[in-house]
Amino acid sequence: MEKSYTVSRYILDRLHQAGVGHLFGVPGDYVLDFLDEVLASPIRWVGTCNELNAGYAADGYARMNGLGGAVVTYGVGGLSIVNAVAGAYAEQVPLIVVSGAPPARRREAGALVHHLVANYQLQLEVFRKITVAAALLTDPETAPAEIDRVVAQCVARKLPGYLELPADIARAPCRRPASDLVPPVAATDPAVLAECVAEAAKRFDGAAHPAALIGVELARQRLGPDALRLVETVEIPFATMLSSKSLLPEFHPQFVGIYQGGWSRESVRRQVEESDCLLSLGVWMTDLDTGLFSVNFDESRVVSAGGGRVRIGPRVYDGVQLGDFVRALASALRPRSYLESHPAPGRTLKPVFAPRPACGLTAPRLYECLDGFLDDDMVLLAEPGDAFCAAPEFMIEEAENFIVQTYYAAIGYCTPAALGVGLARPGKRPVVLTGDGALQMTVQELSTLIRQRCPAIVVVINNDGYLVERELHEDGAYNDIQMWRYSELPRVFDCAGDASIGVRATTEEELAAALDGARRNKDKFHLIEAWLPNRDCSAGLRQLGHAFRQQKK
Ligand SMILES: Cc1ncc(C[n+]2csc(CCOP(=O)(O)OP(=O)(O)O)c2C)c(N)n1
Ligand SMILES: [Mg+2]
Repeated sequence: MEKSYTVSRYILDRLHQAGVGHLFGVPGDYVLDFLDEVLASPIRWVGTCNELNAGYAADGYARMNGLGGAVVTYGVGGLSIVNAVAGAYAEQVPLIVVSGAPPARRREAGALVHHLVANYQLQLEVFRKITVAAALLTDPETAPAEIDRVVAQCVARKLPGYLELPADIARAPCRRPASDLVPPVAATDPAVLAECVAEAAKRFDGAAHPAALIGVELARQRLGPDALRLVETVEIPFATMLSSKSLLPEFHPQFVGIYQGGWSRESVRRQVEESDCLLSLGVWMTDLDTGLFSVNFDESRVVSAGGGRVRIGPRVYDGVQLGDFVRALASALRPRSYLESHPAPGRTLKPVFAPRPACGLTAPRLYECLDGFLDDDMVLLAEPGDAFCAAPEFMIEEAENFIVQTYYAAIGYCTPAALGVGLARPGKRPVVLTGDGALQMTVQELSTLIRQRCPAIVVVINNDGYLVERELHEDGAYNDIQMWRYSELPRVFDCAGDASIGVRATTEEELAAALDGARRNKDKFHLIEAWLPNRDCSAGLRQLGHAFRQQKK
């Protein structure tokens, strides 16, 4: 075995082959040997202010790039990134965490070393519960197979993976990969596929108003182009959900809008719920995607596919992968158009925002202005809070231009995730729409965005605290937070003062000017504080608050 080829190199070669070009994280003594090998590799090291943010950055990176990675030290680092990995597990985002660990000889002796919690199994056990595959690399002989197992599962199943690397194994010699890693592909039973496609096509052909509901699993499996081909073959109206927003283009003539159960616009709700053959593709029926479960379908009219099975009325067909079903159905259906009898009322143009002179900012006007501002080279990240409630109304044309955690819904996700987005796609500009409360969670990563010269635009909705919580329940002092001068944050984080701009917008004119400045100044990071201390909010948040309160009655 070559002395110079090590377990660390093996990990890095596999990550690089799988498309990882950047690793996010924080050093610590147990992981320094590994980090030396990172610096010597083609993968770029991106230090973050803390490990939670490294995890969110890796998640944003993975959503754009197919796989992300983070590096942490044991205990203090490993347990700090857990929330981000749990979010990636819930939302089905593939990222790999490499955690340094105490040397194997200390582990064997059960020594009381720094960063240990109770015992040497604890961290591994935590990660086993929130990853698709986890490995403890104590043996350089078996390490290659273990690393391959974790990376392959992570890529194939689109879920996080975990590698625990004891400090004395990082530099241990190991064999090089013999060949490229080929992740396993979940197989579809061809006979079952043929049967369910025939049944779906029969129902479809007999329907007068077929429609499609485009779900988040299509996004995670990168099946947008296949889904588009299917809906275009038969020209049916289609709706997306908040979690799958923009997977299919929103200026498409067949696009009807975002379906959110009873919270949907009436025209969208009717197209979906009154369809006599609804193709529900990769939909996760989560509370925040379904208007708190206010969906009203006649299940007997739904053909639903996802999670490795197809369901048509009462019949379930197991062992059918979503992509195989979508492609086979597109080939089986006769090209035709259902649009004439059911025209889709899509919007065709972005609104042109004309600021009214000396007019104080309101929430609806903020969102109108932003909607008009976004273009195809920008990726919008919308944070839980009013941003999340306003997001369905934005028109976004390209599949990868919208990121949201509709299911796990952690506040503080978007700012660090923008770092991952910016590094994965230098040609795209991240636009973060975040709340004052959310920003306070992970504000340090503004520093890394500036340090990495990422020209992100962070719009902070300063509405004086946790507005969404105020709407969901009787207000309480727990929803108050310290008022910051948000627009001055770039001055704090940018010592040289040449890479960033901070602005507070209190009027429509100031907002329009701030966004215009950000558009023209393409190379700089911008923070725009949208001043809404009177707690104004979107119609979407009012609706959410109302529904929550009704539900409790
Ligand atoms: C990590 C995390 N902690 C707590 C919550 C609960 N939570 C949801 S929204 C919210 C308040 C958000 O406030 P802000 O970011 O200011 O947005 P606003 O509602 O004011 O628009 C909180 C605390 C959460 N979703 N995630
Ligand atoms: Mg707020």
